Amino acid sequence: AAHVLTVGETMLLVGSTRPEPLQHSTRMSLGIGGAESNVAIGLHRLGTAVTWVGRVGDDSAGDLVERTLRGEGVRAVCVHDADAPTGLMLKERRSTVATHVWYYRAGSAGSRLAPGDVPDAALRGASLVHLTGITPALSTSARRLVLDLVERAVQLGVPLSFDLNYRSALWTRAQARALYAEVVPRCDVVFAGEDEAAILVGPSTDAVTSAERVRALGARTVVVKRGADGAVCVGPEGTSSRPAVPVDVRDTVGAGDAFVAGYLAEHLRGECQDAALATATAVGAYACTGDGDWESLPRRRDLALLTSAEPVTR
Ligand code: KDG
Repeated sequence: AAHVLTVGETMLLVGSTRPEPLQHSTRMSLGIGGAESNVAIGLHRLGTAVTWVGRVGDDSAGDLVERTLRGEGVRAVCVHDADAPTGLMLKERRSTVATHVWYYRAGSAGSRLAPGDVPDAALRGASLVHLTGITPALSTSARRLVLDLVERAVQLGVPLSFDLNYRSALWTRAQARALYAEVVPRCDVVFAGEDEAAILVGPSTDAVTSAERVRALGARTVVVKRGADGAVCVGPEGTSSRPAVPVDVRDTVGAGDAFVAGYLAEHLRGECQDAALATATAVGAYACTGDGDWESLPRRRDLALLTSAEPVTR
């Protein structure tokens, strides 16, 4: 059976419980969030075994990260770093139409990820390694870890999946572009938003063209995520596109990660790219229906409910 290995920073997530500016909130919810662990939870809910490797502080927030991931069935390999705290992310629902994410992660334990954190043994058992463009933006050692893992995965013949996931708070577009250019050509599957693809290949007139241009760099399959406009995929099977599944949106943060989990779960079962896109858009839609980054992600039995006409099933 497939086993995915992923590495990244997972933070304590403090989120609004109501749409109102933070300075007027009296209650916030406590949880965890991180792009790679969101994908890990999504994969596990869809039946794919997954290991997440990360660093957290030797603090209660770190215990929450570890306990939550384990509770979600993710194999969490967690270094507790006594010299740095678990990172923090505040998700402020400023109004019913606008959410702002504040990061408190500079110098965090997660940013101290380093090449030795993922041993060859962990890599050897994996059917696929999933990385994002967030990790190499965290620090020099985290960047080295990503490049080193890419190198070793290629050597061991383990396919790579990479989500560009640009974070402007962490680095410049020029820095991101240089890293993407090193990683993307080695990948089996690349995920990008339209603006992220533009960082790498410049602006394109449409999503299929931008996927083709990213693919021309050497990736086997490129999936461009277009939010409410759906997604396109260009790979060995040709070009596929799929509209988004319409839902009442609560919060879109985490939807991209959910989409990736949906795509990879099908890809690893040997499904065709159309089927992978169908599940990806459904799982992405589910992520938009709840406040947390990952809590609303579906199990397989939930997938059909999204488009079911019955609001209550018994
Ligand atoms: O993709 C959702 C992420 O934005 C969130 O979970 C936190 O990893 C995160 C980041 O760096 O934004």
